[in-house]
Amino acid sequence: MEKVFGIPEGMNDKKTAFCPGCTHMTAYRLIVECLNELGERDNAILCRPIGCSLNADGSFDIHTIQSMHGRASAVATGVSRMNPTKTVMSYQGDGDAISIGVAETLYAANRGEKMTAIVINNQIYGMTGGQMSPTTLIGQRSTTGVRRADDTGYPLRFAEWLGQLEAPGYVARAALYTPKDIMQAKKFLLKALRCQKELGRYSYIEFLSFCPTNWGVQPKDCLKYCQENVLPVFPVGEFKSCF
Ligand SMILES: Cc1ncc(C[n+]2csc(CCOP(=O)(O)OP(=O)(O)O)c2C)c(N)n1
Ligand code: SF4
Ligand SMILES: [Mg+2]
Repeated sequence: MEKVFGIPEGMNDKKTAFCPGCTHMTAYRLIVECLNELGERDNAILCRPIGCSLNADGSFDIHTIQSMHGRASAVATGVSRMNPTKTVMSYQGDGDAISIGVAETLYAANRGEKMTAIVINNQIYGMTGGQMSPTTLIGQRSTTGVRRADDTGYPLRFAEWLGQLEAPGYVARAALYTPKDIMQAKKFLLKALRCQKELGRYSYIEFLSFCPTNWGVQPKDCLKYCQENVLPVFPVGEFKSCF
């Protein structure tokens, strides 16, 4: 019998520490699949800070380097400059990339570092228990309060912002929601990685992700919740493309 679906080369079925319904692992799978297709998995380095991304440890086979919270784009800058032939990625949460590390993420983009920033936007500080992040929605509950525009401002549309800069070659947002969304996310990620590798440019890709645990939404209800609340604020699409 022909096998049509399975665990991609470079991943295993080891149990991870992710909560049920979390979509971080979907992002990892897409990264592994894209690197496999590009023949770059052995030549890739993934820079990760602190966040729920670490729950995938041991389940994928890519070289990684650990940074402090917020500093993954800065570490990726150094790794990329010292290893210009490598495929260098950062894998950051929204809190990491757009709050504590916003300067590092923004200036790596503005300098046009040869790297791909992959940002998991789940609208919350997941790992530390659901504090408000820069992408928390208006009216959304967090453990540090309910988001109100006149108090904590509006959710930051960082992809749209980076899309205005001169240096980046590719900027996009995709959703890790339905199979159709995930296929689009993979298409965008392939372009982001090719833009970096083939043209030596900076790429930024944001993945809209579920955090049922901290949203207080059952995994089975997350899709409807996101279609009604997240996608109107964070539209998917390409904001800049060198292809
Ligand atoms: C310098 C520093 N500040 C704060 C923390 C605590 N901290 C660890 S993970 C985290 C939040 C991560 O949220 P996000 O980046 O959105 O990733 P997620 O867990 O949601 O995927 C925080 C505040 C830390 N470890 N180091
Ligand atoms: S806290 Fe949220 S982001 Fe972290 S593993 Fe659980 S569902 Fe995923
Ligand atoms: Mg987050």
